[in-house]
Amino acid sequence: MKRNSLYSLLFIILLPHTSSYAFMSGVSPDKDGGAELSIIKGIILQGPPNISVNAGYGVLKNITDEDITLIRLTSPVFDGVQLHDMEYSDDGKAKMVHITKPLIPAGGELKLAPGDKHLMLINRRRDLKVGEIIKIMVESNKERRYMLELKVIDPRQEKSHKSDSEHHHMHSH
Ligand SMILES: [Cu+2]
Repeated sequence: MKRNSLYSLLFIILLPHTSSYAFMSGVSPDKDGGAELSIIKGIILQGPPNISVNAGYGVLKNITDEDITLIRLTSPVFDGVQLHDMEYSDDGKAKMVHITKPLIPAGGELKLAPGDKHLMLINRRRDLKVGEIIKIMVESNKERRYMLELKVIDPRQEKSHKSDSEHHHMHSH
């Protein structure tokens, strides 16, 4: 008896970690796109506490033989999630452009990087801890849902992301 309750306790503790799709439990299986679309090296820059917007980068990878067009991006940690591109004018000024229906080509990738396309995470609802995983749910025009996982990093500790502070200054949300 004692052993049984110990096992069930273990089960409860382990359950949230056993499947990365636990979050998608309310999604019917035919709408859960699983690993068809994923983000490789997904990161979110922690950024200054007084700025409620964060940028996310990584490589969106589509392993299916059909294009995936995203029509909705959400996260439990942010009021809004958008995919932005950068537009540079002749005088060197940068402007961010909202891509409402980003497309990840069949068997291909969409690269998100500083100074280029990126995820714009708007109105952070709580503080982010360095190292934690933030979930972003995306939905395709074919009603398939995918969960992306991005790790929070401190850009000051990553020398390879020098341009990020510039990005924050340019931000106009
Ligand atoms: Cu942006």
